[in-house]
Amino acid sequence: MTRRKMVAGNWKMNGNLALLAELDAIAAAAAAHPGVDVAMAVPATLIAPAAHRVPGLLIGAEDVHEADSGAHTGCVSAAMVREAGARFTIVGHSERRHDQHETSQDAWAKAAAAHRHGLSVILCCGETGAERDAGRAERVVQAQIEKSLPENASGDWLTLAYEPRWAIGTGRTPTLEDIAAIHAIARAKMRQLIGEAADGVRILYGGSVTGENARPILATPDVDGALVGGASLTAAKFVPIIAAAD
Ligand code: G2H
Repeated sequence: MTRRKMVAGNWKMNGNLALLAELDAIAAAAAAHPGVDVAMAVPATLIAPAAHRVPGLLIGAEDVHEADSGAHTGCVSAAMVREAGARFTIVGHSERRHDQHETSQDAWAKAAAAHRHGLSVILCCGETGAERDAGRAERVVQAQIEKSLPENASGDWLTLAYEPRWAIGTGRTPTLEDIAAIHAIARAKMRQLIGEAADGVRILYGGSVTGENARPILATPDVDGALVGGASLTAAKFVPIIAAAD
Protein backbone atom coordinates (compact mmCIF):
# COMPACT_ATOMS: atom_id res chain seq x y z
CA MET A 1 0.00 0.00 0.00
CA THR A 2 1.32 3.47 -0.82
CA ARG A 3 1.15 5.98 1.94
CA ARG A 4 1.62 9.71 1.38
CA LYS A 5 4.69 11.12 3.06
CA MET A 6 4.14 13.52 5.96
CA VAL A 7 6.48 16.11 7.42
CA ALA A 8 5.15 17.48 10.69
CA GLY A 9 6.77 20.18 12.80
CA ASN A 10 6.45 20.55 16.56
CA TRP A 11 7.29 23.95 17.98
CA LYS A 12 7.02 22.66 21.57
CA MET A 13 7.08 25.59 24.07
CA ASN A 14 8.67 27.94 21.55
CA GLY A 15 7.46 30.71 19.33
CA ASN A 16 5.36 33.84 19.44
CA LEU A 17 3.28 35.91 17.05
CA ALA A 18 6.43 37.20 15.32
CA LEU A 19 7.61 33.64 14.56
CA LEU A 20 4.39 32.96 12.64
CA ALA A 21 6.02 34.82 9.74
CA GLU A 22 8.11 31.64 9.22
CA LEU A 23 4.89 29.82 8.30
CA ASP A 24 4.50 31.87 5.11
CA ALA A 25 7.52 30.24 3.44
CA ILE A 26 6.63 26.85 4.93
CA ALA A 27 3.11 27.09 3.45
CA ALA A 28 4.63 28.06 0.10
CA ALA A 29 6.92 25.01 0.25
CA ALA A 30 3.96 22.80 1.12
CA ALA A 31 2.13 24.11 -1.96
CA ALA A 32 5.23 23.47 -4.06
CA HIS A 33 5.37 19.84 -2.87
CA PRO A 34 1.77 18.65 -3.20
CA GLY A 35 2.87 15.03 -2.78
CA VAL A 36 3.82 15.68 0.86
CA ASP A 37 1.43 16.40 3.72
CA VAL A 38 2.98 19.26 5.69
CA ALA A 39 1.74 19.96 9.20
CA MET A 40 2.80 22.16 12.10
CA ALA A 41 1.92 21.69 15.76
CA VAL A 42 2.17 24.97 17.65
CA PRO A 43 1.55 26.10 21.25
CA ALA A 44 -2.16 26.46 22.07
CA THR A 45 -1.93 30.25 22.11
CA LEU A 46 -0.72 30.30 18.50
CA ILE A 47 -3.22 27.88 16.94
CA ALA A 48 -5.84 30.48 16.01
CA PRO A 49 -3.46 33.10 14.59
CA ALA A 50 -1.48 30.41 12.74
CA ALA A 51 -4.59 28.84 11.23
CA HIS A 52 -5.80 32.30 10.21
CA ARG A 53 -2.45 33.27 8.70
CA VAL A 54 -1.82 30.12 6.63
CA PRO A 55 -5.19 28.44 5.98
CA GLY A 56 -3.57 26.08 3.46
CA LEU A 57 -1.23 24.56 6.06
CA LEU A 58 -2.32 21.85 8.51
CA ILE A 59 -2.04 23.53 11.91
CA GLY A 60 -2.33 21.38 14.99
CA ALA A 61 -2.05 21.21 18.77
CA GLU A 62 0.79 19.63 20.74
CA ASP A 63 -1.53 17.96 23.24
CA VAL A 64 -5.18 17.88 24.32
CA HIS A 65 -6.93 16.81 27.52
CA GLU A 66 -8.81 13.53 27.38
CA ALA A 67 -12.03 15.05 28.80
CA ASP A 68 -14.37 17.16 26.71
CA SER A 69 -14.72 19.85 29.40
CA GLY A 70 -14.69 20.24 33.16
CA ALA A 71 -12.64 21.24 36.18
CA HIS A 72 -9.15 20.82 34.74
CA THR A 73 -7.39 24.12 35.38
CA GLY A 74 -4.84 25.00 32.76
CA CYS A 75 -5.82 22.26 30.33
CA VAL A 76 -7.22 22.53 26.82
CA SER A 77 -9.74 20.14 25.25
CA ALA A 78 -9.86 18.71 21.76
CA ALA A 79 -13.04 20.69 21.06
CA MET A 80 -11.28 23.91 22.09
CA VAL A 81 -8.28 23.46 19.81
CA ARG A 82 -10.59 22.32 16.99
CA GLU A 83 -12.59 25.53 17.35
CA ALA A 84 -9.35 27.51 17.34
CA GLY A 85 -8.49 26.03 13.95
CA ALA A 86 -6.42 22.94 14.77
CA ARG A 87 -6.90 20.00 12.44
CA PHE A 88 -4.73 17.52 14.31
CA THR A 89 -3.01 17.01 17.63
CA ILE A 90 0.06 15.20 18.86
CA VAL A 91 -0.57 12.85 21.81
CA GLY A 92 1.80 10.81 23.94
CA HIS A 93 4.91 12.83 23.16
CA SER A 94 7.82 11.66 25.27
CA GLU A 95 8.24 15.12 26.80
CA ARG A 96 4.69 14.86 28.17
CA ARG A 97 5.36 11.30 29.34
CA HIS A 98 8.48 12.56 31.12
CA ASP A 99 7.43 16.03 32.35
CA GLN A 100 3.74 15.37 33.03
CA HIS A 101 4.05 11.65 33.84
CA GLU A 102 1.59 10.74 31.09
CA THR A 103 1.08 7.06 30.35
CA SER A 104 0.19 5.12 27.22
CA GLN A 105 -3.35 4.81 28.63
CA ASP A 106 -3.51 8.62 28.79
CA ALA A 107 -2.37 8.79 25.17
CA TRP A 108 -5.12 6.31 24.24
CA ALA A 109 -7.79 8.46 25.95
CA LYS A 110 -6.44 11.65 24.38
CA ALA A 111 -6.41 10.07 20.90
CA ALA A 112 -10.01 8.95 21.37
CA ALA A 113 -11.05 12.45 22.52
CA ALA A 114 -9.30 14.05 19.56
CA HIS A 115 -11.02 11.68 17.13
CA ARG A 116 -14.43 12.41 18.73
CA HIS A 117 -13.89 16.06 17.93
CA GLY A 118 -12.73 15.64 14.36
CA LEU A 119 -9.00 15.98 14.86
CA SER A 120 -6.39 13.76 13.26
CA VAL A 121 -3.84 12.34 15.68
CA ILE A 122 -0.08 11.87 15.73
CA LEU A 123 0.44 9.21 18.41
CA CYS A 124 4.01 9.04 19.72
CA CYS A 125 5.97 6.12 21.07
CA GLY A 126 9.64 5.49 21.75
CA GLU A 127 12.09 4.11 24.27
CA THR A 128 14.44 5.91 26.65
CA GLY A 129 18.21 5.60 26.39
CA ALA A 130 18.30 3.24 29.39
CA GLU A 131 15.65 1.02 27.80
CA ARG A 132 17.63 0.85 24.56
CA ASP A 133 20.87 0.11 26.40
CA ALA A 134 19.10 -2.71 28.24
CA GLY A 135 18.01 -4.21 24.90
CA ARG A 136 14.35 -3.45 25.62
CA ALA A 137 13.58 -0.90 22.86
CA GLU A 138 11.43 -3.25 20.80
CA ARG A 139 9.42 -4.53 23.75
CA VAL A 140 8.85 -1.01 25.09
CA VAL A 141 7.55 0.26 21.75
CA GLN A 142 5.31 -2.79 21.32
CA ALA A 143 3.85 -2.31 24.80
CA GLN A 144 3.26 1.40 24.22
CA ILE A 145 1.42 0.70 20.98
CA GLU A 146 -0.63 -2.05 22.59
CA LYS A 147 -1.81 0.32 25.33
CA SER A 148 -2.29 3.49 23.28
CA LEU A 149 -3.53 2.51 19.82
CA PRO A 150 -7.31 3.08 19.58
CA GLU A 151 -9.29 0.00 18.46
CA ASN A 152 -10.79 1.96 15.57
CA ALA A 153 -7.49 3.47 14.41
CA SER A 154 -6.99 3.87 10.69
CA GLY A 155 -4.76 5.84 8.39
CA ASP A 156 -7.65 8.21 7.72
CA TRP A 157 -7.12 9.89 11.05
CA LEU A 158 -4.15 8.38 12.87
CA THR A 159 -0.40 8.55 12.29
CA LEU A 160 2.16 6.85 14.53
CA ALA A 161 5.45 8.58 15.34
CA TYR A 162 8.49 6.64 16.58
CA GLU A 163 10.63 8.99 18.62
CA PRO A 164 13.41 7.43 20.69
CA ARG A 165 13.66 9.73 23.68
CA TRP A 166 17.46 9.69 23.66
CA ALA A 167 17.45 11.10 20.11
CA ILE A 168 15.19 14.06 20.84
CA GLY A 169 16.94 17.40 20.62
CA THR A 170 20.32 15.71 21.15
CA GLY A 171 21.66 15.59 17.60
CA ARG A 172 21.96 11.80 17.97
CA THR A 173 19.90 9.52 15.74
CA PRO A 174 19.59 5.73 15.60
CA THR A 175 21.18 3.93 12.66
CA LEU A 176 18.95 3.55 9.62
CA GLU A 177 18.87 -0.19 10.36
CA ASP A 178 17.62 0.46 13.88
CA ILE A 179 14.94 2.85 12.61
CA ALA A 180 13.81 0.30 10.00
CA ALA A 181 13.73 -2.47 12.61
CA ILE A 182 11.53 -0.54 15.04
CA HIS A 183 9.20 0.70 12.28
CA ALA A 184 8.75 -2.88 11.08
CA ILE A 185 8.00 -4.03 14.60
CA ALA A 186 5.55 -1.17 15.10
CA ARG A 187 3.77 -2.06 11.84
CA ALA A 188 3.55 -5.72 12.86
CA LYS A 189 2.15 -4.81 16.28
CA MET A 190 -0.47 -2.55 14.69
CA ARG A 191 -1.45 -5.36 12.31
CA GLN A 192 -1.94 -7.64 15.29
CA LEU A 193 -4.21 -5.05 16.92
CA ILE A 194 -6.23 -3.53 14.06
CA GLY A 195 -5.62 -5.91 11.16
CA GLU A 196 -5.30 -4.64 7.60
CA ALA A 197 -6.10 -1.07 8.66
CA ALA A 198 -2.53 -0.97 10.00
CA ASP A 199 -1.19 -0.88 6.46
CA GLY A 200 -2.75 2.55 5.93
CA VAL A 201 -1.27 4.07 9.09
CA ARG A 202 1.80 6.19 8.47
CA ILE A 203 4.79 5.81 10.76
CA LEU A 204 6.91 8.94 11.15
CA TYR A 205 10.42 8.99 12.56
CA GLY A 206 11.20 11.78 15.04
CA GLY A 207 14.34 12.77 16.92
CA SER A 208 17.00 15.22 15.68
CA VAL A 209 15.79 15.21 12.05
CA THR A 210 17.49 17.97 10.03
CA GLY A 211 17.83 19.02 6.43
CA GLU A 212 21.15 17.17 6.41
CA ASN A 213 19.98 13.74 7.60
CA ALA A 214 16.37 13.79 6.35
CA ARG A 215 16.88 12.23 2.93
CA PRO A 216 18.31 8.86 4.01
CA ILE A 217 15.95 8.64 6.97
CA LEU A 218 12.93 9.30 4.75
CA ALA A 219 14.14 6.67 2.25
CA THR A 220 14.33 4.00 4.97
CA PRO A 221 11.78 1.17 4.61
CA ASP A 222 8.53 1.81 6.47
CA VAL A 223 9.42 5.45 7.24
CA ASP A 224 6.47 7.49 6.00
CA GLY A 225 7.67 10.88 7.12
CA ALA A 226 9.22 12.85 9.94
CA LEU A 227 8.20 14.61 13.13
CA VAL A 228 10.57 17.53 13.53
CA GLY A 229 11.19 19.69 16.60
CA GLY A 230 14.14 22.09 16.58
CA ALA A 231 14.44 22.21 12.79
CA SER A 232 10.77 23.20 12.41
CA LEU A 233 11.26 26.61 14.03
CA THR A 234 12.52 28.32 10.89
CA ALA A 235 11.57 27.94 7.25
CA ALA A 236 15.28 27.82 6.33
CA LYS A 237 15.69 24.59 8.31
CA PHE A 238 12.26 23.05 7.76
CA VAL A 239 11.76 23.54 4.02
CA PRO A 240 14.71 21.26 3.04
CA ILE A 241 13.08 18.46 5.04
CA ILE A 242 9.83 18.94 3.09
CA ALA A 243 11.84 18.82 -0.15
CA ALA A 244 13.63 15.66 0.99
CA ALA A 245 10.28 13.92 1.49
CA ASP A 246 9.12 14.56 -2.08
C1 G2H B 1 11.23 14.98 18.82
C2 G2H B 1 11.37 16.02 17.83
C3 G2H B 1 9.99 16.58 17.49
P1 G2H B 1 13.73 17.26 17.74
O1 G2H B 1 10.55 15.49 19.96
O2 G2H B 1 8.89 16.03 18.14
O3 G2H B 1 12.22 17.02 18.34
O4 G2H B 1 13.58 17.21 16.26
O5 G2H B 1 14.13 18.61 18.25
O6 G2H B 1 14.58 16.16 18.24
